[in-house]
Amino acid sequence: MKKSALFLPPVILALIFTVLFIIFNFNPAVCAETGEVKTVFIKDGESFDFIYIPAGSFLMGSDLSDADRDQTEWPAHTVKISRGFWLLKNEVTQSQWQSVMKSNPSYFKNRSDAGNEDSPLDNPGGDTQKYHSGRDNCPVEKVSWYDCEKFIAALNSKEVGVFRLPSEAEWEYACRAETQTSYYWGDSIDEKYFWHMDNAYNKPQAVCSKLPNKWGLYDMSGNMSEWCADWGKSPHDRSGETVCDPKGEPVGEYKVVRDGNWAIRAVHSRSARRSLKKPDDKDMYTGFRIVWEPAVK
Ligand SMILES: [Ca+2]
Repeated sequence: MKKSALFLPPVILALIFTVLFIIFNFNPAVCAETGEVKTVFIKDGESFDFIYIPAGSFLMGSDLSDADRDQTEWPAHTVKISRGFWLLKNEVTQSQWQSVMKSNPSYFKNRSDAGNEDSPLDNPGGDTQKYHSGRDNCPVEKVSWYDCEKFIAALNSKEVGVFRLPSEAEWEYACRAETQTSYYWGDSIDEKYFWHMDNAYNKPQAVCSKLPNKWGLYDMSGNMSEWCADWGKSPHDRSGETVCDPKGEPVGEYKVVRDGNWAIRAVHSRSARRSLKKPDDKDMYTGFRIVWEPAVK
């Protein structure tokens, strides 16, 4: 065989790439396995572990079979997530925030009773050892939606890819991880998976100290409620139609916040649970996590 025959002409390569892109949304920057972890290092700062979430479809919201459903969660409807994405494994920690913003707005900082040093370990092992070691690994709080955008802008200036908040649909899709139960572990409360009012010692707890979901994400239920990118409207902003990559309302007064937190009842940490807050609100109950879009090389 001639050496030249081993190489495909550029036009054929371009055709193959185009077909892959159309059929599989193939993107060399995000070609990864479900649940794969990549660590992003920030110069002179903390590292961030991101989990690969695959493209797919799911039933968003709760249906009439869920006795604890809220009217803002239904009708349940099919949502397609057309592209895989990388989602931060944990709620952004005080340490991660401090390393980027050179400040720490959290109420629960430098407090001898902050963190879960006195709390039982449900996840002894690697991640717990990494995140359980100090109170800086409690999630950052008292950050408004606008504060989160400033943090993201600062990260984006580091030239290690593009960061953003997840859409609400991306958040619930990643939270459920192919489950349709009330929680990502089943339909009943299981203390091994989440921090809520009755087990959190009246304070936020160090991230990753409970068990993760199927895709390796921690605290998608409980600990801190989490800001999403979307504008929402109260009390009801959903149709039952199938949608692709929904982004919420074009404008609004409120931003969507997902999952429960350390200060409210466990039932508020169901996978379908949603609420709204004004984007300049900041409190001890709401944090966030981020999406990373690797630079295309
Ligand atoms: Ca959470």
